[in-house]
Amino acid sequence: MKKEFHKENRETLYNSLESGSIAVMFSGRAPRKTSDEYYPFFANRSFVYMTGIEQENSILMAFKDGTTTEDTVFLLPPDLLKERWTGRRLTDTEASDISGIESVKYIENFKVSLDQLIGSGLAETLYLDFDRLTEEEPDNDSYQLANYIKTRYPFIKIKNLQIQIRKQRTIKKACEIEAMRKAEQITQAGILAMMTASKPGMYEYEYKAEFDYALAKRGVLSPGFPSIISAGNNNFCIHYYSYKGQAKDGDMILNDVGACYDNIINDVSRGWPCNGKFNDKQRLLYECAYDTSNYMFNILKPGLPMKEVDQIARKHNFEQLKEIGLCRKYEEVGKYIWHGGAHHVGYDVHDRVSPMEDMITAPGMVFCVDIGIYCEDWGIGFRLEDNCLITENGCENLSAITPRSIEEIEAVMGKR
Ligand SMILES: [Mn+2]
Repeated sequence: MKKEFHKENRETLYNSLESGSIAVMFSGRAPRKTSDEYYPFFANRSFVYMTGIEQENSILMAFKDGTTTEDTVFLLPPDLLKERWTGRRLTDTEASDISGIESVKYIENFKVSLDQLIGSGLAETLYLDFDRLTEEEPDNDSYQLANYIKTRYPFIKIKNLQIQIRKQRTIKKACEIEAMRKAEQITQAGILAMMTASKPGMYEYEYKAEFDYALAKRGVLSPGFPSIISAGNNNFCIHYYSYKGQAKDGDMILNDVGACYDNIINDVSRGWPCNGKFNDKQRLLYECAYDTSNYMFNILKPGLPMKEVDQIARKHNFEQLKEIGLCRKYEEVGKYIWHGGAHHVGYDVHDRVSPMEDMITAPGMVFCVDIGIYCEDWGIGFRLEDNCLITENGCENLSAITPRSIEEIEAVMGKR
């Protein structure tokens, strides 16, 4: 993304703050894995959304006085010895070029700058990005700073930036949608590689290797999230990460994968028979999911309550399953439909967006339409998951470039 994107994101954020507010966001730190080994660093997504900076231990601090806001980014200082081991650190100029933030300081000055700002008497509120998922999670930098402020400056009000950040991330800008389209092309290449390599006897890890190789050849060294790739009965584990199973003749392959391009992630699922030809029962079930998915892409448009989207899909899918004689009553549908799937995608695969309860679909939203059918009695489970962009008048299926229909899948696999 260009620095203008991040600048615009920050301006919107600062506009939401009242005068006398300080906002602080952190890129985070890599957790330790074992011994002296750390997990690869992965910068906080909202921090990247606001700054474009993906370096460990970076801090954004903004202070709003009246209608003007001044911001500074704090970075790790140059350290030739450490950089020899772990790579070059960003220079001031590089950080400014990426983020559009002119004021760059070193991390050791952060607390001093914050103390000075509060000492000036102009600051009343500190905004932090509190995004803890569970109570058990240890305090990250935001919670630690909140504790420091509460002890040292009890008169400073502490507020949460989450709601505003989520609101902003809900609506994608043109450059995000462009990046999403690129990610879709790379994902398509990965899925096509798996489809064309597919044959009975192939191991799940071989499918995964095909996918990873196709992505790596296109500069995507790790997917947007851990790939789900399974065969046969392993398809009945929704989040399956073992990759050790083997496809038997007549098995369906399930994938739930997504590339990441310029920090934008997509999320696409396809199911296909490993031997390239749908049998009668696979065809019957696949047509139900395919029809439901197409129905959703026909009706999705701005102005719909988001909480109803999953329900509409579930009901339509039920009607299909009823038609083929699998279900009689709607109450029975849970036997075959195990999940909804209208989650938003973007900087995260389960994107941090406004609460679904009161969300109304609007242009610029991108969310998954995920139709899964799991029939254990027949040994067939798969999902058809696409990425829906809400447009001014309707919607667009961004992942339609990856074969979806039985005809398209069989045609691709017929060329093996
Ligand atoms: Mn998915």
